[in-house]
Amino acid sequence: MAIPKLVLACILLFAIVLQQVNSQGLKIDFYKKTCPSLESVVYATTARYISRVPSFAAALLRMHFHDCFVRGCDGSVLISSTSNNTAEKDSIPNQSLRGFQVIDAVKSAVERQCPGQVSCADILALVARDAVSLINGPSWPVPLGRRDGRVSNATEALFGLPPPFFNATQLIAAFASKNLTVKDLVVLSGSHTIGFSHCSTITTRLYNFTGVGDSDPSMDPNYVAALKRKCSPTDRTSIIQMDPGSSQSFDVNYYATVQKRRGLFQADAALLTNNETNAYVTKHSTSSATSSFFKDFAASMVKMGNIQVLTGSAGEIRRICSAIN
Ligand code: HEM
Ligand SMILES: *[C@@H]1O[C@H](CO)[C@@H](O)[C@H](O)[C@H]1NC(C)=O
Ligand SMILES: *[C@@H]1O[C@H](CO)[C@@H](O)[C@H](O)[C@H]1NC(C)=O
Ligand SMILES: *[C@@H]1O[C@H](CO)[C@@H](O)[C@H](O)[C@H]1NC(C)=O
Ligand SMILES: *[C@@H]1O[C@H](CO)[C@@H](O)[C@H](O)[C@H]1NC(C)=O
Ligand SMILES: *[C@@H]1O[C@H](CO)[C@@H](O)[C@H](O)[C@H]1NC(C)=O
Ligand SMILES: *[C@@H]1O[C@H](CO)[C@@H](O)[C@H](O)[C@H]1NC(C)=O
Ligand SMILES: CC(=O)N[C@H]1CO[C@H](CO)[C@@H](O)[C@@H]1O
Repeated sequence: MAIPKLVLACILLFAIVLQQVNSQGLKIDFYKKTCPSLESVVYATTARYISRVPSFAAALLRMHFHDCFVRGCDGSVLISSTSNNTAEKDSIPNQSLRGFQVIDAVKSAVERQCPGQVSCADILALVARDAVSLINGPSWPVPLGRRDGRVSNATEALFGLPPPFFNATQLIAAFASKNLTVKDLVVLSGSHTIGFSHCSTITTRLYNFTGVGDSDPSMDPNYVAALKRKCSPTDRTSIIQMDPGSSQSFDVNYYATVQKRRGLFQADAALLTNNETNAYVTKHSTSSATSSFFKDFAASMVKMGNIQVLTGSAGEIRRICSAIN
C-alpha cells in the first residue's frame, strides 16, 4: 500500500527538524560510541586530585561558571595568553582561578583512551559535576557535545562576569542576559557554600564602604569585626572561607549564613533584598531543605552548562586545553 504523500512529507519534515534539534542541542550519550569510558576516566582523575586537595572542588566549579558566562561554555577560560593575545585567564576576575592542572590531567587521561574526540568544554562540565558530587553535593547527568572555542579575550571576561559588588537588580540582569532566571541566580549563588575568597575582595566592604572609612551596614557588625581581625585593609594574599566551618562541604549552610547577614560579598547579601531570592534563602536556611536545593542546583547547572554552546562543526576539539589547535 502506498504511503499517502502528505504523510511522507510530514515524516520527512519531522526527520529534518529532529536532525536540527540533535545537531544544535547537547545529548547525554553524545560520546557513547566515540568514547564510552569518558565519564569513568573523568571521575577517577578528578577524584584522585580532590581526595588529596579537597579545595580544588570549589575552584573547578567556579571555573565552569567563568567559562559559561564568557562566550558560552566553550573552554575559552582554559586558554593561556600568547604573545599576541591576552586571554581570559589574565583578566582581573580570573586572577583567583586555580586548578587548571586538574583539567590538563583529565584531558591527558581522556586523550589516552579516545584521542581527538572529547572537547575541553565538555571535560570542564563533567569535572565541575564530579567535583560537587565528591564533596557531598548532588550529581546530575551532563548533556554533552560542546565544541571548543577559538577565541579567549581578557576584556570580555572583565565585562562578562558579575563582580562581587553588584546589587540584586544588576545580578538579575547579568543572569537574564544568559537566559538564566532569578531562581537560577539564587540557586547557583548557593555554590558559595564551598570555597575561599581573597581578603582583597572584601576590604572595601569592611573598611571604606562609602569612602568615609565605614563598613557595609547590611553586614552583621559582629561579623564585620571578626573579618577585620582576619583581613587587614592592605592584605592582598590571605584567603578566607566563604561559608565558615562548612566551606569544604556542599550543603545548604550558605543560605543560613546569608540569612544571618553574614554573606561575604554584597552579591550574597543582595539576595535578601529581592522578594523572590529572599524567599528562597529563607526556605533553604535549614538542613531539611537540602534535597530541594540539590534538585534545584542540578537543574540550574544543566541550564548554565547550555549557555551559547558551540556544536556540530563549529569550533574545534582542542588537542590540549590551554591552547587553540
Ligand atoms: C552571582 C554572582 C557571583 C559573584 C558576584 C561571584 C563572585 C565570586 C568571588 C568574588 C569569589 C572569590 C574570588 C576570590 O577573591 O578569590 C567567588 C568564589 C567562588 N564562586 Fe562565585 N560568584 C558568583 C556566582 C557564582 C556561581 C554561579 C558559581 C558556580 C556555579 C560560583 C562559584 C564560586 C566558587 C565555588 C567559589 C570559590 C572558589 C575557590 O575556592 O577557589 N560563583 N565568587
Ligand atoms: C597569534 O599568534 C599565533 C602563533 O603564536 C598565530 O597562530 C595566530 O594566528 C596569531 N593570531 C593573531 C590574531 O594574530
Ligand atoms: C576583546 O574584546 C573587546 C571587548 O569586546 C574588544 O573591544 C577587543 O577588540 C577584543 N580583542 C580582540 C583581540 O579581539
Ligand atoms: C543597583 O545598582 C544600579 C547601578 O548602580 C542602580 O542604578 C540601582 O538603583 C541599584 N538598585 C538597587 C535596588 O539598589
Ligand atoms: C537566549 O534566548 C534567546 C531566545 O531563544 C536566544 O536568541 C539567545 O541567543 C539566548 N541567549 C543566550 C546568551 O543564550
Ligand atoms: C576611602 O575611600 C575614599 C574615596 O574613594 C578615598 O579617598 C580614601 O583614600 C579611602 N581611604 C582609605 C583608607 O583607603
Ligand atoms: C516585596 O514584599 C513586600 C513585603 O511583603 C511588599 O511590600 C513588596 O511590595 C514586595 N515587592 C515586590 C516587588 O513584589
Ligand atoms: C590562574 C591564572 O592564570 N592566573 C593569572 C591571572 O592573571 C595574572 C596576571 O594578570 C597572572 O599572573 C596569573 O597567573
